[in-house]
Amino acid sequence: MARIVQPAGQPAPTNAPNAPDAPASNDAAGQANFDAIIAKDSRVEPKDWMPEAYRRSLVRQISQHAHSEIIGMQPEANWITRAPSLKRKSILMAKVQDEAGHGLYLYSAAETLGTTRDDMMDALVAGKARYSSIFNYPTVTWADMGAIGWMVDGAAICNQVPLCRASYGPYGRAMVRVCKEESFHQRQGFEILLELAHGTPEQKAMAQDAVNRWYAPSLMMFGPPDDDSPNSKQSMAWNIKRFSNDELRSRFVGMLAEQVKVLGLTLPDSEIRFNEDTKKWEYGPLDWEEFKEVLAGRGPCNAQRLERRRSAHEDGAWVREAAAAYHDKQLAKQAAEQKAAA
Ligand code: FAQ
Repeated sequence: MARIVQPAGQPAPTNAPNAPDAPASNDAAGQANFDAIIAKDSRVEPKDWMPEAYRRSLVRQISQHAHSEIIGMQPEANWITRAPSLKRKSILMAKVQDEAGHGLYLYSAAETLGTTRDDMMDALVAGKARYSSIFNYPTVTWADMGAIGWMVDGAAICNQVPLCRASYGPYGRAMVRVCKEESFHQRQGFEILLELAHGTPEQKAMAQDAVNRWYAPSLMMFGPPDDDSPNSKQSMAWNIKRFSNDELRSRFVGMLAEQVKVLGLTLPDSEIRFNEDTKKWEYGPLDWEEFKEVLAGRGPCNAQRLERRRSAHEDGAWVREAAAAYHDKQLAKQAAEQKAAA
């Protein structure tokens, strides 16, 4: 399949970290340049030298993020055929397609770091790659579409707006568009819940039940508590992450606590309060054992999500083969034209 890492016709820059012949003597100058970029809070671009650990950490985070968008299509796609009206169906289809687009921007950003999309996808279908814990929970009622939009896309926005300033240029730029689309997603989820909450008593109960079930998993999307987050410190020192997991989680709780009043619903946590001394939102304990179980592949839907992705990947093999054959044909055509012109 197409293995394009550099844009066609552009050789990999020799000082790029993925250039196989990058001379070791560049490292000292490259490191100094990299340190200066980070100190100035400027942007590292694919052509810049970067420490191997920085590159690896970005590939780790971006590939996890891309896979989340791709697997994240499944819980909502589950409701496309059952959406309650044509309008709801077309909105949901557009949203799910947006998530596919987000995955593709992110795979492209990771490719600029020298990792091919094929390699990332192979790791995902082999069950060796991470994706967000949140997508391993089932979507049992229509109200779950509202709760996902409001809470899951809401958490994604809280986490990703700061990533628009991530030090790695292609990642930060991809986040700008992703966040714009996520804002729309969040509003459509909120609007679904608002309508249900003002509907019949059964519809209101269904909305409340969905909020109850998605609340804790959406808080866990921000990652483990700060004292159990091995990557945060270095990631923040490199200006990839701007805020810690707990800091963002607390902001998110504050956002939910205000917006839930407009919905006329409640959050399933009696300990939520704004601490005037610390100026932070506090909340009750979360079940981090459940989080670990989900990350270990033992969540309610892990097996089903992975199996679905595997079969979709296999079913799509002919598309990849056709694209690769077309690509090879174009190269052969170009070569023949160049030969004829010489
Ligand atoms: N699920 O040391 P930290 C979306 C892993 S997109 C699974 O704190 P870090 C849009 C973490 O990878 C949702 N794994 O790690 C949408 C690490 O493992 P590793 C995805 C998790 O990187 C909406 C280990 O735990 N968003 O929702 C999770 O500093 C609706 C230790 O953790 C992003 O990926 C988790 N929740 O901070 C789509 C945003 N949390 O890699 C469809 C970008 C942690 O060492 C429908 N990512 N882990 O093996 C980030 O901001 C960060 O990677 C964090 C984790 C904050 C997720």
